[in-house]
Amino acid sequence: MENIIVEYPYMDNEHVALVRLNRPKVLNALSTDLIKELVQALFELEDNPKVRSIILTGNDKAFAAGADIAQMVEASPIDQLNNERYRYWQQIGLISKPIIAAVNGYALGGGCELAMMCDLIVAGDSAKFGQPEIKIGTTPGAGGTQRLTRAIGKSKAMMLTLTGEMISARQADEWGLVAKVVPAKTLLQETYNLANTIAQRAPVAVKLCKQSVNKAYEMSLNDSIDFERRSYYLTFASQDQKEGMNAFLEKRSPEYKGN
Ligand code: DAK
Repeated sequence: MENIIVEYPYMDNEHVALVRLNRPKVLNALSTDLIKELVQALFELEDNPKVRSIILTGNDKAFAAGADIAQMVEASPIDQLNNERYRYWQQIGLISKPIIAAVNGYALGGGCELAMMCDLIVAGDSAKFGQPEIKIGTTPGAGGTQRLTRAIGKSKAMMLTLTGEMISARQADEWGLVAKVVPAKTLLQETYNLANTIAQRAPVAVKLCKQSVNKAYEMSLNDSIDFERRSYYLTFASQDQKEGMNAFLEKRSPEYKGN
């Protein structure tokens, strides 16, 4: 792949994979090819039974500065409608394993939207988030107005999307957009620690838990609580639930197999 690097940097731990966006010359602008490769990489990790959690990152300067403006500038609405990039984009939401965005530098426009499509965001203290589309005459188109509003509330989402201005990692933390802020230099290590903790939990329960939290944004409270309860019942069909509870009673560490 040209625009994506898939790594297993934690040699002793194949449960955690790292996907790196790799178009540094253009601040990881999300070209059609990059999105296509990203989706392909994510589905390979989804199908790899060893992998239990995924880190998505960029480089020190940028997570991603948005969709590739050079590819969009002359597009017609029908070009946009037919653009395969958007079909691929949607598929990121089908990944059942947890994806953690590790963000240093810019996460703007589609870059911010991509980070928000991940299950949680860990920000280096150099990170900057924003939806600057308004400054180039358009609006967010991949969930920015919706996910941002759910994450930080209407007034703050309005301020960011209507001004196009960026916020710092600290601000994003205070507003609830990110799970935590860490020193930029230790971003990958800290994110790995988190990804590894999740990878040690029972994989079936992790998938069901991810689905349940996401339902909070998609269903009425009654329906999502019903969904949660059914997910909880379903964990009792797994060997890992028996293992987890027996390990607790026997005062030992559980060994989860993902079944
Ligand atoms: N696209 C293409 N090239 C970009 C880019 C981008 N988004 N961002 C930066 N670059 C390129 C610059 O053109 C420059 O290239 P050269 O001139 O060196 O050839 C290089 O990266 C370095 O950038 P700068 O020279 O500008 O670096 P600075 O440090 O001065 O500024 C910056 C950094 C991040 C503030 C600035 O580059 C900037 O404002 N970038 C644009 C940010 C932006 O407007 N992003 C929103 C794009 S619109 C959808 C899915 C996704 C989307 C929509 C729909 N569907 C699923 C329907 C997403 C839309 C967008 O993201």
